Amino acid sequence: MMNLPAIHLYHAPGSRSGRVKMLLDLLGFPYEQTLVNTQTGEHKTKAYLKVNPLGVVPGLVVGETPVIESGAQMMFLADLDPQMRFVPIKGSFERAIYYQWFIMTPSVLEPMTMPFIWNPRDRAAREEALRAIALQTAMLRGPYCLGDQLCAIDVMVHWSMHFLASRGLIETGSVWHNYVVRVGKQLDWNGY
Ligand SMILES: N[C@@H](CCC(=O)N[C@@H](CS)C(=O)NCC(=O)O)C(=O)O
Repeated sequence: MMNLPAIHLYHAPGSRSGRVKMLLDLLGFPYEQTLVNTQTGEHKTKAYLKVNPLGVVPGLVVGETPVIESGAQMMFLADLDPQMRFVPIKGSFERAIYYQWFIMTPSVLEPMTMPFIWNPRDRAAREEALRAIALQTAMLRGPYCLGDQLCAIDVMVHWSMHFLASRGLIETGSVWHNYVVRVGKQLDWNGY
């Protein structure tokens, strides 16, 4: 194993930090973990705000450097893999699409679904969440986000779609239902 920096994940089970943890486990990297209890507000303490000034999980400290935003954390971690198992080749068109998914998912698509998560009975919120799903359908190259190979972005997108499916937003037999089932055979979210 190459010389990896010290990696410290701040994790709240059931939250978006699970996808960073899942990727770390897929990569097989050693890391330290601190559980953050968001129910008691541990993510808003002065000490934790040094790890993530936004007061959200995941937090990740690499060496001495705190890195925020799960997308940035995951892209960085996937790049540390000497075999580059979960990243398209640098400079390839797939790499461009990979960046596209990593920026779009947490900054555009997830915010479009959050009002539905908070208020599932709100029709407008539901419509907006369905619009986010339709946008993702247009981006999907299937069977995985980038085509034939599972890569780091699938860990993020699967987390998100798996969550929406659990809220009844993904129709059985739809493209995303099939994706959730297919990728779910490789990523078991139990315990994350
Ligand atoms: N875009 C951020 C979102 C992080 C985020 O909103 N995390 C949620 C948990 S899934 C959180 O910590 N919420 C607590 C709060 O907002 O007080 C990322 O992907 O890292």
